[in-house]
Amino acid sequence: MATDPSDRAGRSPRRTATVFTAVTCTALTLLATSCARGEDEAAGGQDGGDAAAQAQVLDEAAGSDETCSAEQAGIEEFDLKDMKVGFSQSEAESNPFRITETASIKKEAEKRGVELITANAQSDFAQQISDVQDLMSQGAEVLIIAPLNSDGWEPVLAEAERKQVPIVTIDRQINGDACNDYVTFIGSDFVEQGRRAADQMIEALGGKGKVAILLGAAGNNVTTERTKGFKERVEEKAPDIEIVFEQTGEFTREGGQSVTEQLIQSNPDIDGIYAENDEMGIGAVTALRGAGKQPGDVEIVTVDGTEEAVQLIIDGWIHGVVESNPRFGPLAFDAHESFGKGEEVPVELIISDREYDAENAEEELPNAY
Ligand code: GYE
Repeated sequence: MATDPSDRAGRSPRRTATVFTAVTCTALTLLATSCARGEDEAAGGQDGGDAAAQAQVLDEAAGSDETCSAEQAGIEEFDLKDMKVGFSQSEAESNPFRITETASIKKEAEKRGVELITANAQSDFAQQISDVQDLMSQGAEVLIIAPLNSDGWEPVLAEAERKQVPIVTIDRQINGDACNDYVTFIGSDFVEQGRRAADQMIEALGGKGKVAILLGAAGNNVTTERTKGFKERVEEKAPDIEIVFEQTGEFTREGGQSVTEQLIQSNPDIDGIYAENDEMGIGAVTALRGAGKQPGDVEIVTVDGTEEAVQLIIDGWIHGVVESNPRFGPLAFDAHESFGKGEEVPVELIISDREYDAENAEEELPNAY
């Protein structure tokens, strides 16, 4: 249906977006059985994890109406199978989010028989810029980028434009001109994640108390948006919750631990901690344990959905986790494939995320990563 040329003429952007979703879901359904075991292993999932259940699902109500085609972008159509794909990872693979994301990209390339070259910038932005330039000089004709920062991509964008290399960004945004600078962004609705985390915190505290925020790293849209959604929801729904402390833990476990150690000194009466990712939340638990606190003394809410964090819900240390699904392989390759065929791809593809709490943590643990 999607490849029927008669279907293409004059269709509205919204219909195009729906068609892309349908193609993706069909592809995922077809692949579900064959990829179940491999994906679990590659992604470090638990036994009993179900690849089809874990797969990213597009939120059809979200995303952009605006689309991008090869023609619009001024890039010649291509067959993805014949292309060398470059993948640039932003952060060190100590965070399960990053491990699972890279594994998902590699798995998908392998499944499709596409040549893939990769680089990891270890949280160094200058390194990531040179990584992507290196990928292009090693012959990458198509790029998937997990950007560390949202700004500062001009040198890469200019080179990619000159070499006609299409870019799909995953999990964080690049600030640029959609379709001219990149084909599409695939990721979560981070403002909504912040709101959902706030709902969990409000529930945990019965709408009243002092809360600290362990902010993610600066310079990217994820931190800004997770903070915005959380604060707005608290302000709107729980005027008796006061945000008394905010500091970055750089999205790392060590960062979360050391910031929480300072927090306990400066605010010994803290009631809740919103950690903008699981790694920082796990670091916070270590700090609280070190200070002699018991599970539930301080209510913790986090974002990601790693196995360790979901286990900490079962253990009573974490109240709830909003998922941020890092299994980008299928959607990222689908986006490049459709774009290469000359189809219109929405410039923003938003996925839906699950949520973990004491009610479902045990049952859902196999879907954590
Ligand atoms: O939540 C976190 C990582 O950009 C969505 O970055 C990603 C976030 C993820 O450090 O664990």
